[in-house]
Amino acid sequence: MNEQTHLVVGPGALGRLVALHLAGVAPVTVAGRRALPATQMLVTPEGMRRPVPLDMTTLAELPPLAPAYLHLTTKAYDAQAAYESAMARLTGTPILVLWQNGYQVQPELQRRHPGPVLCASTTEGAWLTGDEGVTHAGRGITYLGDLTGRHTECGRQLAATLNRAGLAAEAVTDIETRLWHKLAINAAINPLVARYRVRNGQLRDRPFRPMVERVVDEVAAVMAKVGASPPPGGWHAMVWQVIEGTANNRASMLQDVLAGRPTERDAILGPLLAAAHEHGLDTPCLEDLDGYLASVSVTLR
Ligand code: KPL
Repeated sequence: MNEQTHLVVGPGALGRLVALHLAGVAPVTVAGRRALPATQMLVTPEGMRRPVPLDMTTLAELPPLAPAYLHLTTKAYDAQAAYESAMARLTGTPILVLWQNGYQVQPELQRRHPGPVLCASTTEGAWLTGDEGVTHAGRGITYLGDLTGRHTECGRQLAATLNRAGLAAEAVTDIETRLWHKLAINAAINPLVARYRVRNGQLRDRPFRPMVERVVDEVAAVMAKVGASPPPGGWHAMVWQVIEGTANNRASMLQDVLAGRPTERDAILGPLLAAAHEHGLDTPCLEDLDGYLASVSVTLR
């Protein structure tokens, strides 16, 4: 196994952002469902355009590689299938890195993968400029950690590599809490903006503001039951801070609904509703939003 090689499966905005940065410091192969141009344009947050050659392939044509890292950067609903396709072709057992939103894929693949599993929670902002490249819209930070607490060194090494590659990263020992925090943010913002087709910042106004407050109350009650410790300023403050900071964004779930793509409903609302049922909690707003997303969900490929 080459200690330095990375296979990135899922060349969406985040996958390409990660791959184009890693390519500056290590050999990288990118695999997706369909072939993409071998030179990708990275537009930096400062507006610089940087063409980067990448080893682009498809999952069907993936050669028998033995990468040190397998980064799964697909949407949550595609992660299991992408994992199976990639692992069927690899010859070794890589360190699996899960970049998905929510908290559904992570525990499942943690149980399944025979090697170390790292979870990544990122605030990097990126969007695709078509098949040819990606725009790095805003710099963020990526937290890396493993759910078992056994692979802290793997997290530290990958964080060091990402920092060298130009993406700020930090190895942490509380990744589960951080994944729950991100899930709380996504649960409070994404279904509402998708349903009412508004930008994140519009949630500050009537009639949406009280809706956000009620959703966060329900999310906070579930979080207390699953033992996820609240962020320093509390759940409400954390959500309003992200709404403020991303006011102009069209959230990913709104983009998915507008494009007729599947949403991350199962990964984001699924774990909350499952925990609410398990603990006998009443969560009418979350149920209602889940019902809406079920009604617009399209059949998975
Ligand atoms: O993560 C996001 C998303 O769009 O999925 C937020 C934080 C809501 C920013 O838009």
